[in-house]
Amino acid sequence: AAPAAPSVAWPKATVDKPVTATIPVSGTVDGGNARYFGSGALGGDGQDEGQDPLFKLADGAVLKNVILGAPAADGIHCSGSCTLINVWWENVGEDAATFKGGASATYTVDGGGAKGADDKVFQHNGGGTLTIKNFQVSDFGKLYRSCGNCSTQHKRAVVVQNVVVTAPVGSLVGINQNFGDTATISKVTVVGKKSLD
Ligand code: ADA
Ligand code: CA
Ligand code: CA
Ligand code: CA
Repeated sequence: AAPAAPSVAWPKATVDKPVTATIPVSGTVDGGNARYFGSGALGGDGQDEGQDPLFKLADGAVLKNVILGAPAADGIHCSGSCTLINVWWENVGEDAATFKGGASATYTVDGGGAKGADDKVFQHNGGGTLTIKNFQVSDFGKLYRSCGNCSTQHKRAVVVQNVVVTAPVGSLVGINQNFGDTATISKVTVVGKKSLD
């Protein structure tokens, strides 16, 4: 038999918290595995563009131990560099997180997981480098997309490292080679399917 995939159990939510207005995050915030879900103006769970996020991280912010339940609207936005540690999306909204910093921004997604993304999980609209590591994803269209039509275009980089992808699966990354994007991929385990699209 194939060795078990190195995935971590999803956390059990400690408390449910409706979010009716985007929560600003700066510095380091530990959510203690609370489950946040959109309500009121943030109650969208469809693919409408232009929805607001549940969390908006300032440059340098760190958000950890958070569960995003449904509906999740536009997930998390990072205005600059940011770190997401053990963040879990139970049912991705329009997308899970959007990275909007400048050319030298660095963003890290370390641990956590995502399920139920109609299309994209991580959306890279600004510049810089996104590292996605020690992550698990299932039932999704694309783990990462470098924006193809943003009003300001950038050369972007993505690093995917130690990720477990479980069927039903879509594709791993979409980049714009015409803008000089790069993708560096290592240690991807695919469960329940012979290959990725
Ligand atoms: C789509 C859309 C982009 C951008 C992106 C997002 O890919 O074409 O312009 O809006 O979604 O940030 O969700
Ligand atoms: Ca979108
Ligand atoms: Ca989407
Ligand atoms: Ca979006």
